[in-house]
Amino acid sequence: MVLLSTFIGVFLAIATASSAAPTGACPAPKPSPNQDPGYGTPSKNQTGIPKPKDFAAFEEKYRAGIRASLPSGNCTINNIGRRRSWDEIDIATRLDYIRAVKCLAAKPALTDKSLAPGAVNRLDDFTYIHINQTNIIHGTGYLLPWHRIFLWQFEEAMRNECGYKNFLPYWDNARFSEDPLASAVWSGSDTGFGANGIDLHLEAKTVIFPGLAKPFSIHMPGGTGGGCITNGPFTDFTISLGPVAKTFIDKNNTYGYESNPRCLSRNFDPASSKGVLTWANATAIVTTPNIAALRGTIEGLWHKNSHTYIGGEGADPFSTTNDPAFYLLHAQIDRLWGIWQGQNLQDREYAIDGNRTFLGIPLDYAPDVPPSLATIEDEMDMGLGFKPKTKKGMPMTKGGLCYIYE
Ligand SMILES: [Cu+2]
Repeated sequence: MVLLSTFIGVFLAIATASSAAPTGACPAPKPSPNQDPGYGTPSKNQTGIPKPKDFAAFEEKYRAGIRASLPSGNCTINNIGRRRSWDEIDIATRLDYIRAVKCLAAKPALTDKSLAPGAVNRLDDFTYIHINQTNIIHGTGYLLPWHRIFLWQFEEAMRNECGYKNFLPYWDNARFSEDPLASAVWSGSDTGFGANGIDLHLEAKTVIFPGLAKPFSIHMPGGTGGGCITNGPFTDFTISLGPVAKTFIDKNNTYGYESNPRCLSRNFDPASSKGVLTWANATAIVTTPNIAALRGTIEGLWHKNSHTYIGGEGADPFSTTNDPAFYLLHAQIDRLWGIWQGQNLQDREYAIDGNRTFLGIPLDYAPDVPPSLATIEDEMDMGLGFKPKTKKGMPMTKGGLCYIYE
């Protein structure tokens, strides 16, 4: 059995902080916040550890590249989606976001019942395909583009099906690495996602990934919670699919597709954040020299620890999407990837590295999926019949995608 105490990242995490006055933009005229048409203007609501100047410069270079790419198809400077930090968006936007998440939770699932009898609502459609694809979209070349399209689909569902007027926010965890609870994301008020679960005094454990030809396990810390969350707007939330990664392979419900109604649990693990999800490491990510090395910094380090910090439902690599905070966590990953791409768009926009299956281990349920190297021409399965090529999920302003991180 392969036991890795460090989980090779499972999700995308773009970690960037809010925008500070950008300097050092690459080509183009020197941008000042006042001349900038709205991108990167400093928010009045900045809290936490200030963004270092070097990170701000990398971020501005990324933004300059996005601006230079416009107009692109239907994506223009006027309609581009502006994704901002949860800690900086206003209260009305936070409330509207939470309302729209609950709206998706109240709409019936579209996933075929024969595939996932336990899928109840539209959020479960996202969780179903995330579970179904976990061994293909983590520890592979598809991690970043798959989750980029996934987040975009979620954002579109929030806007088109539930009337959310804004764009996907991100969890700017570098600002709060030493004191994550200072972030408004974890506020127990009506305008956050709730805080920790009840402390069950859990022991650390090892959980198993089903579906791989070679057994694979990851370490889960004991954490400081583990039970149901007790405050915030999701205390009454009922989730149904999962869990999947357990201490044993559950033969009766291996992938958690059956109905399993329960509360939303969290298990904060401060050691996964303090000294780890720092500005220094965020800067190391955006300055990683190549895509092969980026897999280690963005997935192995940032992504893995962001999930492990949240713990509970959010730390199950398969059904992690059950925690509504998942989407903010992954927007941060997506943001860090975007800033990395933006340092050398020509070479990095379509850069890919990795196998087609988790760490190149064959899948026991789909032996026809080759573990060989992924390419940008490969199809990805986004659920509900949508199977775009990988390259569709690589630029932010082409092929239907149209957004920028502010
Ligand atoms: Cu994922």
